[in-house]
Amino acid sequence: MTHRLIQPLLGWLCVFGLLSCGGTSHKKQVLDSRNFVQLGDNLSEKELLEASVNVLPSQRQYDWQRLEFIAFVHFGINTFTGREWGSGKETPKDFTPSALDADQWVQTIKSAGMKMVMLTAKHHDGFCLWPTATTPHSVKHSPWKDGHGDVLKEVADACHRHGLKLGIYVSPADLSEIEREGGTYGNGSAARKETIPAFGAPIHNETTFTYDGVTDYDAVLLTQLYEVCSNYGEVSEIWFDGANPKPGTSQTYNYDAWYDLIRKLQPKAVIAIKGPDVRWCGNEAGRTRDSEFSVVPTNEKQSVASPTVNDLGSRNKLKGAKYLHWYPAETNTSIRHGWFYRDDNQYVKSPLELLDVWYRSVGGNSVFLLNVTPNREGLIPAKDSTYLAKLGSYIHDAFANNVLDANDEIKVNGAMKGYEAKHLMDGDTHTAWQSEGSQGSIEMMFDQPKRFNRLVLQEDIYNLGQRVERFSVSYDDHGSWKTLYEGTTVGYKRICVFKTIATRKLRIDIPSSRVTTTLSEVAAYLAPEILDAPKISRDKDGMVKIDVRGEDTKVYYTVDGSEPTVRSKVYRGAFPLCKGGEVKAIATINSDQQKSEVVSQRYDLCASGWKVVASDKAQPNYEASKAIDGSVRTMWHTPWGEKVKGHPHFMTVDMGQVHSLVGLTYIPRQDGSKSGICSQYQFEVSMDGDHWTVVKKDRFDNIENNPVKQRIMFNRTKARYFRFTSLAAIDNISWISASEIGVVVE
Ligand code: FUL
Repeated sequence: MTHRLIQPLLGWLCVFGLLSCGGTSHKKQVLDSRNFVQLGDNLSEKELLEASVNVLPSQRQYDWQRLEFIAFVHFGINTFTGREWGSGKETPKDFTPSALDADQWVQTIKSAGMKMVMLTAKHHDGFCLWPTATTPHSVKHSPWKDGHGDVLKEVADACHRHGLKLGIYVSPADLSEIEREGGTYGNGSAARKETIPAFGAPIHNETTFTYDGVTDYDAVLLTQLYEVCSNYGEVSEIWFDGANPKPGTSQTYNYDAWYDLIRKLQPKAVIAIKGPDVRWCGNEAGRTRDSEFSVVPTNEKQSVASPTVNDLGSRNKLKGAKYLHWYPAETNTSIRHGWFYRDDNQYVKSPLELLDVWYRSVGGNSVFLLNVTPNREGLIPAKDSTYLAKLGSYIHDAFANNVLDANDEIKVNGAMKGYEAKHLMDGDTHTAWQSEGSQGSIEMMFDQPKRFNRLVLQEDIYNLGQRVERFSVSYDDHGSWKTLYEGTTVGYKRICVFKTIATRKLRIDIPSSRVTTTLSEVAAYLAPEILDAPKISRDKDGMVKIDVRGEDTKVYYTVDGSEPTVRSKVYRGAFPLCKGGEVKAIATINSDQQKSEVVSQRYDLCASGWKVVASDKAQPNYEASKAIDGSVRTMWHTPWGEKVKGHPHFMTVDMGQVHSLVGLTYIPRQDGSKSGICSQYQFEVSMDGDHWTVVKKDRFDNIENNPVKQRIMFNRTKARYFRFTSLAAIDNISWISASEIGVVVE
C-alpha cells in the first residue's frame, strides 16, 4: 500500500472511545488496520483500485466468512404471543416452553450444514433469555424451570457439545425499557462515567470496565453485553439490529463503548449490522446482489450510505470515496414467513427454495444466515427440521467430489513468481495464481472428458483482497467453444451453476480485474440432478393448477394435509378448492422411480363471487378490485404524488354470502417496491353493509423489511361484508398499495 494514497489511520482511530479498564485510562481501537483505510483527495481510478485491493479482511472477518452458512434462532416472548414484534408490555409469565431442547435445535441446524447458532438473546421487546441482573423482564421471572432456566446457556452448551459456534443477537431497541415503570430507554438521563457491570451483576475474572458518556440505557446494554460475553464461552458474532418498532422514542447509543467491551471480552467475535465487521445484505428475503463487493466506501463511522442499494462497491462507487472498508455481506432470511414461530399455517420454505438462496449467497460472496423458529414447545417443528436435513444432504451430495485434480493440464496467460497456476488446485485458499495484468485466462485440459455442472471459484481474499470484476466460463463442445456462465465478482467464493456438460477443455476468461488478475481455487463438481418440484397455483375462482416440466412427469397430490405418495390422487387437470386448505404435490419420472420433493401450498377462502362495493379513489389500472383478483402480480393502489390525500384509505367487499371469519390476510405488493405498503390498518365486518364492527386495529410488525403475506387471526365472527382501511403506510407515505386482501374462514 502506498503511503501517498492512504493517510495515517491512527488519528482517525482515536475517534473511538476513551476508556479505562480496571482503573487505568488508555486509548483503544475497534478497527484492524488491515480492513479500513482513509483515502487521499482527488485520486485517479488507478489509485483508487490500488487502494481497494489493499483493504483486506481482519482475521475475525476471515474466520467468519469461512463459516459460509450459519443459523439464526428467533425465539422469545413473540413465540408465545404470535407476534413478529413485541410491545414490551408482555409479562415473563407468557414465556412457557413445555419441552425446550437446545440439543434438538443444534443438531437440526448442524444437519443442514450450518456452522453457528445465533440466538435472539434479547429481541426488540426486551425480554432476556438469560437471567440478567439488569431487568426483571427475563426468564428468571418466568414459569419456565421455575425461573431457574437460562436459554442462552442451554444453547451455548449444546453448541459446544456439537462443535458449532455461538452467536448472540442483542436488540439495541428495547421496548420493555420504554414501557416499564422506571425503564431507562429514552428517559433523558445524562451521560456520565460508569463502571460495568452495573446493577450488581456478578463480576467475572475480577474485570470491570469504566466508560465515559454512558446514559442509563447504555449502562443496561453494556451490562447485558458484559453478561452475555462473560458467561457463555466463546462468542463468534454479536448482532446489533438496526430496526426499532418505536422509533419516536429518542435514545442515543454509545456504540463506541459497546464495541470496545465486546472486543475486550470476545476478541474473536465479529460485530454485525450496526457494527463494523459485517454488513446487512439489505433485504430479509435472502437476495444477494449479482456483484457483491466486500470493499465498500463508508463514512467515518464505518457505515454504508444505504445498505439496500444495488451497487455498493463498483469502480463507479469508489470515485470520491473518503474511506474504504472491508465490510462483507451477510444474507439473511427465515425458513418461515416471519422470524418467529406463529402457527402451523405459516409458510415454510422448501429445501429447494432454501438451496437456491444458499447457492446465490454462499456462492455469491456472502455468508448465509438462515433463521429457524422453535415453536411453543421449544422445539424446531418437525416439518422444518426434515427440510433442513434435506437441504444439508443436497449441499453435501453436490460437493462431495471435486472432479478436477492436480494432474489436469492448466495453461494461463502468465503468472507472477510465487503465484503459478499450480496454486489453483492446491486446496489452499491462502495461495493463488496471479498474473501481471488486469486481464487473464485459464484453460484446463483433461485426458478424458469430465462431466460436471458446478464450478467453484475463489480468490485469496486474506492476502490479495477482492479483485475479479467480470469473468466468463466456456467449454469445448466438439471443437467449438460455448459459453457456460458469465459473472462479475468472485471474492471469497462464486459458485457457477449450469446444466451438466461433458468436455475435455474448460476455459475461464477474466477480462476485468482490479490491478492484477487472480484466483485462488478452481473446483468442479457433478451435483446429482434434482427433479424439479411441481408448482401449485390457484386462481380467483379457487381452481388449483399444478404445473411440472417434462412430458413424462406424473404428479400426485393430496388436499387433506397428508404426504402425497404414488398411491395418492393423480393430477389430471385443475380442480376446485375455493374454501381453502393445504395442497401437497409430488412429481415423479421414470415410472415413479425418481421423485421430486413434496411441495405444499395453503390457501384461504377464494374470492369467487366477491365484489368491491365501495372504495377510495384509485390510480387508473390499480382499482381496488385488483386486490381480490387472485393474482399477486396486480395491485390496488391509491393515487400517488405530493398533493394526494393521506390515510385512511379503504375498500369494502361484499363476499356474496355469510362466512364465519377467523382472520384477515394482506399480501403487500410483490414487485420489489415498498411504496404504499400498509403498516397500520383497521378491519371491520358487517352482515348488511350498513352496520359495522371493528374486529382488528393493529400494525403489521416488521412489514417494511419483510414484506410477506400477513395472516392475522381474530375471534370468530359472522359476516358478509368486510372493510379494510389503511391507517398508515411505511415511511409515512400517503397512499396505500395491496397485492391481495382476503379473509380466513373456519
Ligand atoms: C429485523 C427485526 O426487526 C426482525 O424482527 C428480525 O429480528 C430481523 C432479523 O431483523 O430488523
